[in-house]
Amino acid sequence: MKIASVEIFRHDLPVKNGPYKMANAEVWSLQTTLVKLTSDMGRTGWGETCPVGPTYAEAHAAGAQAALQQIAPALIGKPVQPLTVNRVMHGQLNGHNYAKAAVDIAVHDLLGRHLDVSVADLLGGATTDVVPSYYATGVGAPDEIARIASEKRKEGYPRLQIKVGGRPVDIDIETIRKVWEKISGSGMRLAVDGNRGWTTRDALRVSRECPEIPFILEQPCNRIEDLQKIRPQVHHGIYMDENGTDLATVIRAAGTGLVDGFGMKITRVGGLQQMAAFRDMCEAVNLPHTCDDAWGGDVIAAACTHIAATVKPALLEGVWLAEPMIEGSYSLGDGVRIVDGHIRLPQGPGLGVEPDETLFGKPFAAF
Ligand code: 0XW
Ligand code: MG
Repeated sequence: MKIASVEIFRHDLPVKNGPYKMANAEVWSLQTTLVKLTSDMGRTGWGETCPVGPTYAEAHAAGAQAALQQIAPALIGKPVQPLTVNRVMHGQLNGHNYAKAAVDIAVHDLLGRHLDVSVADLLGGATTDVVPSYYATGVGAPDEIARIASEKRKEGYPRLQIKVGGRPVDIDIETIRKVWEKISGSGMRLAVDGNRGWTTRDALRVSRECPEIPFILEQPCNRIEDLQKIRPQVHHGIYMDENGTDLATVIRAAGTGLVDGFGMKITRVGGLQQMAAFRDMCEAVNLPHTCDDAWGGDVIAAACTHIAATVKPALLEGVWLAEPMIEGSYSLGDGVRIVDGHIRLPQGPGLGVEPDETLFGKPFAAF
């Protein structure tokens, strides 16, 4: 079975009750990019990539679209095999993982549909059909974030991520304390995500002043060198998120003991093929991690849930979906939903979701 055509679509995903605010980004609406592959046997597969604005990571919607147009012509006639297709893409363009990921996801979906197996099965096999989610607040006033924390604990989320940074660190410390008052003793785990926004001075102060609160510090500062600097001085575990830009980087971070876990985005690392290797590397060194993406609709949500279902449960920190922050859904059928803080694995072959193509209009590029 070979790839016969590649179509690329754009679709807007407005933020519900926007904006969504992080240390280095404030977003009202995101443009997602969807890739539809059709095989010479008439089967289709969908992939997606949706950077959360242009300042969160070294990624933006127009960049994904340009990169995909660079890559797409070389895909025609290639076998529907994830590893082969990844190598073809690397031969066309250096880097740009977040764009290549959309094709990688579509190839997995297409192959799964052809073989009549789920993407989780292609990735090694699901250990569960329900995965834990986690809720991520935006940067907000301490009392408001504490109120959300208690609400999400009651809804059944096993983990909470609060956003900090981009303001005086005293307010971040007050927020952490007020949140902990609400969730302490409940079993809900806490991540404090600086999204690169703190100086090393800020990160050291937060850790020093909150030694009794068992949160993990997620991507507190901007650079790997910053993490190296604070590592020997903090009382808290450190997870890498934005700095984990490819497999080589995360292997080094894990191998040198720089971090205690990862917030991992499928598109940042280059797709499901790379994500499966990342999962196996983490299992080999016993490091927990999330399986999420920066943003995206049901295709991304399904991809995150399928890979998460294959992770050793003790190492799965959770799956974040943009779903609660997106108005409506582009899928036919139910799509992928968070219920009581957990996500049911979509059923059926491939990703188990069916985008309603009529909502996307004409593809902006077709090969
Ligand atoms: C909470 N997220 C998964 C969603 C936003 O894209 C940011 C991200 C993170 O952990 O940094
Ligand atoms: Mg993060």
